[in-house]
Amino acid sequence: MRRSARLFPPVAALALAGCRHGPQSTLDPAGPAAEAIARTWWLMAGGAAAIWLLVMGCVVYALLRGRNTRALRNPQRLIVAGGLVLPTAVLLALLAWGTATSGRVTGLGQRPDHAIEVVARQWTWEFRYLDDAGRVLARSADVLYLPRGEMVEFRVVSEDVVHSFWIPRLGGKVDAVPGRVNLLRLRVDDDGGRPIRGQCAEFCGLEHTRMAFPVQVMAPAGWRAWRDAGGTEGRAP
Ligand SMILES: [Cu+2]
Repeated sequence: MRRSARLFPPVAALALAGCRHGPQSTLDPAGPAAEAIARTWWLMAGGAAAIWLLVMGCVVYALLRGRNTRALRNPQRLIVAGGLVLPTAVLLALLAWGTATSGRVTGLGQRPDHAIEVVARQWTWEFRYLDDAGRVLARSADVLYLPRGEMVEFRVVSEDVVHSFWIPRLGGKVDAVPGRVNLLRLRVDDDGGRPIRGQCAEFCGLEHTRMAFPVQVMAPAGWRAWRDAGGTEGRAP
């Protein structure tokens, strides 16, 4: 075996391990929306690998079969099965799975326990913690405080250009578009004691890279007390 081939398995394992854990890893989900995304990712990666193996198996079979054997008796059967039936079945199954998953990813249809307004501007995030009437109880800048186990509705807006609000360990991203309020519902269930970090996922100017923020997960009672007291770090930007 060549040296590079011998090195491949440990390097691949290391690379995958790096994906698995990290403050911005979609493969280390900490809530139901991110879990649905990760499950879909693994399903698609597994499916793609299975189809690749199937095709490679056909290639190897064709090469070993050589020229001397007779041609396929019904070549159109292979084309109909492999070129029409299989892709149609796989794409229909993926469509059904994706449709069923999208409700979990956006959280729409689920009752939120709290609401946080997310204001994006070059190059900072402001989080406004609202009461049921929509009044601001607390603010934080570039740090997001979340109660564990409770569904939070994020109302995402922008004050200048298009940004994108993304916390990979909690769920999908949603754009912050000037003049619009986009909704996303996320919950932190189990962060595994590892840090969670959010990031602007839309290039929004020269200091776009600065638009990252840690997520502090708190016990619900402590979080509520913190919010109702106006937030200890509630500096307005
Ligand atoms: Cu941005």
